Amino acid sequence: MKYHQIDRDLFIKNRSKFMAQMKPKSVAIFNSNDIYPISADSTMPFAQHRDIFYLSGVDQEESILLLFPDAPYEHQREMLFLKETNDHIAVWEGEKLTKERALAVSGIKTVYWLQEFEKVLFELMTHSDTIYINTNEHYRATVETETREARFVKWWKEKYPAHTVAKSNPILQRIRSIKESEEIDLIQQACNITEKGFRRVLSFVKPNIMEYEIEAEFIHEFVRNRSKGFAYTPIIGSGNNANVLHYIENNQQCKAGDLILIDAGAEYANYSSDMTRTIPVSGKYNDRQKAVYNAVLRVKNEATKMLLPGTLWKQYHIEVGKLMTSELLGLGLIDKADVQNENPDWPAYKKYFMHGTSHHMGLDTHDYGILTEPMQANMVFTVEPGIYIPAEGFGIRLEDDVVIQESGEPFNLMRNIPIEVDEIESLMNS
Ligand SMILES: [Mn+2]
Repeated sequence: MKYHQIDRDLFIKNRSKFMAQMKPKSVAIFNSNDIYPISADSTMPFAQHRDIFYLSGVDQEESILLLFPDAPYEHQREMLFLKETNDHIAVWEGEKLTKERALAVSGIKTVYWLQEFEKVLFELMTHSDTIYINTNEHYRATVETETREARFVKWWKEKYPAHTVAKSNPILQRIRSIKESEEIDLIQQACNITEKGFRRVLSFVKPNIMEYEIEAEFIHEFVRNRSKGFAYTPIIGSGNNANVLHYIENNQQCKAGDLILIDAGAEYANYSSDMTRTIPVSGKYNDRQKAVYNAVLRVKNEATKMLLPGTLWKQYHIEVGKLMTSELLGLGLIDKADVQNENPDWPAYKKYFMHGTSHHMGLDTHDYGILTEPMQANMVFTVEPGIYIPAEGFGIRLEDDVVIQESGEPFNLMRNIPIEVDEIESLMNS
């Protein structure tokens, strides 16, 4: 791990929040992710399942966390099962958590090697009635592979058919969406690394560079600041590529006079940041580009003010739609008739702004959070309006990450990342 060790008090708090929601005589089990194969003996880099990480800080494969708040003995309330290591194994496989390190990282005293899991579980099952299993209920999830968690659930249901099943996911969706101060600090660190990358890019961009050269500048800056890399696949789209919402090829040349839409963020300690900026290849926006840019910026700033405790996600999007409609009228992109005749299910503004404005952000870039429930303090959201105009050869999106406050405007974690036209132009020309 490149990141500094996280204070284990965070994971202790997270577990106690989860356990407070569990039914009497119940056990909850969380599995790590697999290391996914490519072919031959090559694998994808390991990425930990965010739930076991959130609850334990354990950041390695073949790990199981078990919680049993009503266990007959204290040492059975929280347990970890880890891949066995010793000095000899460490020579071949690299450093893995010892039982002592696992305690230091997680605050969990009872640590077994993985091969003891079935035996220990059997005893605990005789004392419990319900098991919480962890299914993926994220609103944007599409999972085609069988995860380690899914394999476990299959095995467990076969083995213990008389137990009642309960769902971990709704509990996690709620507790993970409200961030502890340690988490906000980690997300801030991820945003700060993104800022360094963006400033490096501002002094690097000039006509005729390739989009992937910009990607390379980011990754250089990210890794040298203890990030594993991008929190998500970056979008670096010049000219009309900005109008392909999920453009990730990043293989075209940036032409003088065009804009480049950059949607890129560093991860730090498994926490994401999610930033979008749109900059001019030649270091200067033309009048039309500037007018559209400032319209997007106004929508972003006004939308941000609506992220308050009690706001409903759906209502918020309706209000942002009204702001965007008025900006598009001002830019002459739509007219009054378009608005009067609009389909309420697909309002006129959607022609130029067809995606959502905000999503939860945290351990996952599109983080957990139940969107039908009112917003609460210490939730972290992105704010990312855009205007996409293929007919004019450019698209603009601006995106910051903000924390909802108990009262007043949200706190902008990207407040130091240049966004005003003048500041971007002056940094690109200095
Ligand atoms: Mn985003």
